[in-house]
Amino acid sequence: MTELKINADRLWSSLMEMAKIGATPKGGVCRLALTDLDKQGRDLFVQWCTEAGCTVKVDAMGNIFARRPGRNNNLAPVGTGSHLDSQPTGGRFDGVYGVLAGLEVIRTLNDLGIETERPVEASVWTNEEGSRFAPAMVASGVYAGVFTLDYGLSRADVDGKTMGEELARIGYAGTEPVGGRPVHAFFETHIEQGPILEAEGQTIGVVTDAQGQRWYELVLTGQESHAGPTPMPVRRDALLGAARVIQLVNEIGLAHAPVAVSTVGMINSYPNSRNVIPGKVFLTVDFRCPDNAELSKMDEELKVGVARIAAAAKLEFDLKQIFQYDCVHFDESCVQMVREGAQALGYTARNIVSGAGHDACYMSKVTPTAMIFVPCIGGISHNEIEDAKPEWIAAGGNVLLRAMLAKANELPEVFKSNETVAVA
Ligand code: HGY
Ligand code: MN
Ligand code: MN
Repeated sequence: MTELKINADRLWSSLMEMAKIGATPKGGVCRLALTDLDKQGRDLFVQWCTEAGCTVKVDAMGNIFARRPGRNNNLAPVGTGSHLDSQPTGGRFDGVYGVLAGLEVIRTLNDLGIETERPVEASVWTNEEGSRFAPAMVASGVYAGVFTLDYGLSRADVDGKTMGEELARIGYAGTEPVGGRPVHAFFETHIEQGPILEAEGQTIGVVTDAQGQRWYELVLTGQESHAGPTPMPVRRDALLGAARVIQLVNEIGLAHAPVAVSTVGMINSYPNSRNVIPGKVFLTVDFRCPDNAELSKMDEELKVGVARIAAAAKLEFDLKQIFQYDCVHFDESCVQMVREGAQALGYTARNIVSGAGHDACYMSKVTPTAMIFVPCIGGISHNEIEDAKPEWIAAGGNVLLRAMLAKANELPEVFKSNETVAVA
């Protein structure tokens, strides 16, 4: 049988082609969700899928589904995909790899003339990063029924532009319903975005779980006043309070080591003038842990700590949790397919828990789902220097091809008795 492998050069050159859209001087990309650059990336993906003979549909959250027909198109498809939106200082592989690996599977099935029982779908999920619009993975969250469509479309960026307005502006406010249709299985291929696989010399990460997350927004309010005449004891300095909260967040992460992590990623100080005592500060908190109970303890420690710090600095505070999902355990049969594919292809592999969130985390709520990780250089991601070796990129694509083919040829039990029934 012709070797069941993707065309590694074609996948790599497609990645490099897509990386030209929003390319940044340090070799990364800035393709924020629903910007004109995101549109350009989406348009290129749609063009490539159309050229590969797919029918392309877009749902009301802008999620794109490129479908390659199977022998029986009444059967639920096997899906794969990830995201094209990036961080402001993003890399060429985060998300894009999973999108284009899915396209490469379709292109390879075409090359090999393979007809699958079920349709195969390559997908793009809107605003996975949660950078321009918070929270992350909001469109796959709507698809999985975690968020309402209204909630998703009303997410606004710092300029007050909503996802609904921006989807319409770039021409990706689709007409398809978001979710609510059967999917037989879903796989997402992604770089690890951490150091483990490379450090251990492993080619494939068999992703068994993903850690849970909690995102918060905090506003500390004190009083602007003159940096000169205002005596220290009477100041209500919001940025001083923020500095102590940043220290608290770090201490909470360390206190639940080695599994937990904590980050303050965004801070805005108002009025941000060098000789005015800051009267208001906005900051974000990102907690993650592969143990739900630990995450709850971290939540409690944050609330108690912020109240203590605000009182001591004579500040008001408004602490809101804006995003939360529990640890995800991926489908064991799909995970086993990833493991067996790596084995059959002779790749080194190890089980791994995803430190990052992915659309697969939400897809796992509606269909058997698994992820395939490959290393990235130095474990660096969400950084313009993000990089990966072509052989790693190829390996993940080959494991994906096998897993998807196996799932796409799984027939419903009833079919095995040669009865033909229309199956959604
Ligand atoms: O935050 C994350 O884990 C992902 O990059 N959205
Ligand atoms: Mn990603
Ligand atoms: Mn990311």
